[in-house]
Amino acid sequence: MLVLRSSPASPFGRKVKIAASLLGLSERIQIVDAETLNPEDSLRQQNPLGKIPALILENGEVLYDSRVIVEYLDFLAGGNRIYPAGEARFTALRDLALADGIADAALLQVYEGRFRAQEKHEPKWVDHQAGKVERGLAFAEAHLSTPAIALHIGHIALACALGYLDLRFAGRWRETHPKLVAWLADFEARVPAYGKTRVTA
Ligand SMILES: N[C@@H](CCC(=O)N[C@@H](CS)C(=O)NCC(=O)O)C(=O)O
Repeated sequence: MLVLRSSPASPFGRKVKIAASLLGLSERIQIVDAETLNPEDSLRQQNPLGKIPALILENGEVLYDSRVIVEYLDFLAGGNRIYPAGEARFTALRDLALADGIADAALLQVYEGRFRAQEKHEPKWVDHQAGKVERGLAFAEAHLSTPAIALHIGHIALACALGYLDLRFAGRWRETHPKLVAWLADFEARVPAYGKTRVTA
C-alpha cells in the first residue's frame, strides 16, 4: 500500500488524489492526514520541507512534491497517461507550472493572514502575490479555457487551483472569468473525483 500524507484542503494533495483516481490507482493509496504546523507530526521526517503532499512508497522511500508524485503514479499506470508524450508534454508541463503558480501565490496570501498579526500584514507582498493569481487567471481564461479532448496534468492542476480560490477567496474569480467557469463545470462533469475531493471549510 502507498501512503499519501496530505490534508483535505490542500490543492496540491487534491491534484494527487484526482490523478490517482483517473489512473485507477486510488485503491492502492491510503490517505493519512498530516498537520504541517505540528512539529510532532512525522511529516517532517518524511519530507524535510514539512510540506504536503508526500507519498510513502512500499519500500519506505518518500516522494515529494505533487509533480513528482503524479509523475510516479503515471509511471505506475503504464506511462504517458496524464503526462503526455512528445511535444504535447511541454505544453502540459507549462500549464501545470502556471496552475501550480496560481495555487502557490494564493496560498502565500492565506499564509500571510495565518502567520502574521493583522497589523503586520504587508500589503505590498500580498498585492505582489495577488498579481500573479490575476495574470495567471487572465492567461488561463484566454488560452486554456477550451474543454480538452484528453485531460492532462495541467488541466487537473488548474481545476485544483480554481477550487482553492473557491475555498479560500469566496470564488470571486468566477465574476470575471466566465470561460473558466464553464471550463471547470465541464471538467467536474468529466472527473467525478473533483466533486468527491471538494471541501467547503
Ligand atoms: N510545490 C509543492 C507545494 C506544496 C505546498 O505548498 N503544500 C502546502 C499545503 S497546500 C504546505 O505543505 N504548506 C506547509 C508549509 O509550507 O510549511 C507541491 O507541488 O507539492
